[in-house]
Amino acid sequence: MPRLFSAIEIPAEIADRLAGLRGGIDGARWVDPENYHITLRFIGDVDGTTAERFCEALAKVECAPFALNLDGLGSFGRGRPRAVWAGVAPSGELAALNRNHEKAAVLAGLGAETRNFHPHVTLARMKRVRAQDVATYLSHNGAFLTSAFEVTRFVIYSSRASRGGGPYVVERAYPLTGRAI
Ligand code: 3AM
Repeated sequence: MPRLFSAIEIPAEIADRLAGLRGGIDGARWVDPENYHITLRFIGDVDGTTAERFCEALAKVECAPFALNLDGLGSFGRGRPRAVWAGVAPSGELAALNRNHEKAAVLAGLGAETRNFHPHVTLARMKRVRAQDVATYLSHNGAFLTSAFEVTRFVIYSSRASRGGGPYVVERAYPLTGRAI
């Protein structure tokens, strides 16, 4: 079974702006713009029954379209940076959607996520880069802000287990047609 996660896609015009942030950290692997996304719930390598249960539970999630915008850049892994990302401006709808995906994952039989939800678009992954290079990059580019974009669906992506960072394939798409959450 492929590695699965649920996510929100990034519209092309926003991806173009993010692509302008590529480069500038020695040794970083920059995510291809067509693979930008906001992860809602990481599922991992699961069996077919679990995957199907997750899909069925997601089909019951009710949510109306809502607006998001990206605001600021940051990194994960303080002394040893492992990712640079664009942050998502706080959104009650996004937080509620994440909670619903979490419920769907637990209904499907997966263990509860213990980490806080920190919505982001990963721009680059890295293993052995200098923390100072990342700090310099963030100080030059950190004031990043996009206009709002409409979220009209969420998807389940599959990825090759090997490296992370794509390519990702949309396995299922769920248009947002329900009531506001
Ligand atoms: O691209 P982002 O940062 O949104 O970091 C992985 C990536 O997130 C994350 O799932 C997304 C698709 O690969 N991921 C990978 N392994 C994970 C794990 N064990 C994980 N998230 C939580 N737990």
